[in-house]
Amino acid sequence: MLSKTVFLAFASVTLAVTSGSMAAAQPAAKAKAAGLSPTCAAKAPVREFLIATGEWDTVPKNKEGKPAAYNDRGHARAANSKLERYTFDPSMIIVKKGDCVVLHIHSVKGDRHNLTIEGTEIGSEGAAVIDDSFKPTGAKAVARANPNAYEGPEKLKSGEFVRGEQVTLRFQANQAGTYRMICEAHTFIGPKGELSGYDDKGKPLAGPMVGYITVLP
Ligand SMILES: [Cu+2]
Repeated sequence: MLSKTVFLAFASVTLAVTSGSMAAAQPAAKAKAAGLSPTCAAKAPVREFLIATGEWDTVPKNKEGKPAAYNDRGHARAANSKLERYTFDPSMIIVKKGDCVVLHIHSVKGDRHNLTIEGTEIGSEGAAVIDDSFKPTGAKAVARANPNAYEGPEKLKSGEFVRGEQVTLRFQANQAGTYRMICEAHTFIGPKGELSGYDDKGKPLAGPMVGYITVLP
């Protein structure tokens, strides 16, 4: 996907030397090999982080303290409607090139989340799921019966994990830059990599839900 290459420093170089329908595939393949790799070198310093999924909401009020109609990124919202955002908390982590990074993503709020680190092969798809008492469940974060009764028995999508679950991602930071970690359950990614909290039909996704990993040189 072209959008996966947008934040990588060498995207402009690869775009300059490729053209036509191959342009999207070739930079993506290079990007996946270069930025973050799923294998850590044995002596790489380990940096471990716990990231919680949060859900912030409010009902906007006017000066008199009464519920007010408001405008949310170009969409008119009626008075008394809830303004809501899903977040990764912390939403910015900073590591050094060469670090072995371990992210524990714990779902505190929100029925379902997934996680993809843009331009890389790192994400929650296939990651092992750990339950609320921090024990591995033996399940992978792929399509499976949804244990969250609130949502009914439908299957989760690939890579999704639910409230009370945790997934752990491990990767080595090979290349300096800033990488976006995106929950695609709550984010629509446009053709130029722009993130929106509404899908292409205008349906609210309560996002964009995005965090940043900065790798210092
Ligand atoms: Cu999410």
